[in-house]
Amino acid sequence: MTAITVLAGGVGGARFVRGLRQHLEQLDGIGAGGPSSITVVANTGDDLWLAGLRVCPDLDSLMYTLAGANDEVRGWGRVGESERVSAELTAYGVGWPWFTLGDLDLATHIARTSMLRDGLTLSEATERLTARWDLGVTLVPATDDEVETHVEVGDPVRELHFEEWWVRHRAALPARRFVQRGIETAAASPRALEAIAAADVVLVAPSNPVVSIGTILELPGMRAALSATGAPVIGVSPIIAGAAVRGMADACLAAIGVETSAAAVASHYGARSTGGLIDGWLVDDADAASLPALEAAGIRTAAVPLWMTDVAATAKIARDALALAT
Ligand code: FO1
Repeated sequence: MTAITVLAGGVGGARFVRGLRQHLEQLDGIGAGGPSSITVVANTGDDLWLAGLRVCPDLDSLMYTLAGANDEVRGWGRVGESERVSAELTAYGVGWPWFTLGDLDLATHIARTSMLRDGLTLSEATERLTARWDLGVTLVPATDDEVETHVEVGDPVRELHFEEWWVRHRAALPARRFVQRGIETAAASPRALEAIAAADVVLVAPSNPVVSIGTILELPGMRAALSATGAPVIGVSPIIAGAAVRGMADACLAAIGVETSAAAVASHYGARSTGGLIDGWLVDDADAASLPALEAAGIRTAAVPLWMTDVAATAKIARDALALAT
């Protein structure tokens, strides 16, 4: 039994986990090493209250993608979606007209909000929601507390919810600082900590290193758990040849003064042997020149094709990441 725990954000993280799942299904199919389990520790920093509902974008991207119910073209939300309720909400001036809550998607938020109002934790609500689909992985929120990522922009400084910065402004407003509202009284979720402690391997998905992985790492208890686990921690670069694979990781990295490169992100995460996060780092062939310096810093590395062009290609990436763990 190989227990794999993945730290992941939304869209990029979901695609990576889908490939990992396929790789393990192929392995289990040939009986190599017996059944494996995947637990995903998902970022909850994008979460928000909207129209009275608790919306959890990264948990929902993971759930819909692993269920095969995601809109593969848009990259978020449900396939076959409609927006009748959203149009009515806009007519009433409720919610954000530029942040579309589709009819099917709204059912997720209504169900989740109902569970939370019944006293369930976000972990328990996520377990109930995902039970409807046969995901083949366990999804857990990085925290059960409300810790939302806000972005400081402009002069004089004002603060936007991450989703307003990301969706309404397309990250075009230079971010002065990212703030995790509520983190002072928050804790990593018990299930996330358990999954990290019990893991044979921890993978860091090629998600946004600042607002998806960084927001997970900052949760009280998370770094200690990642440092203490017996599992090797292997990261997959979200940057290929100096460009963000998805979204606006470069805008986020610039905000924290980190160069947009595979090596700079690895250094930012830090070698576990010197108090950082990762034991291993997988980069694209285009970034192979940076590997000797990372090896010298105590990080095991490999260069492989890293574009998640389809599930089969992503399964190979997952295989190569796991190979670094041995
Ligand atoms: N992204 C958009 O670009 N436009 C939207 O209108 C939008 C709505 C939306 C509603 C629910 C949800 O869970 C996600 C939504 N997203 C939308 C995507 C969202 O910005 C991303 O999933 C992540 O939060 C950023 O990686």
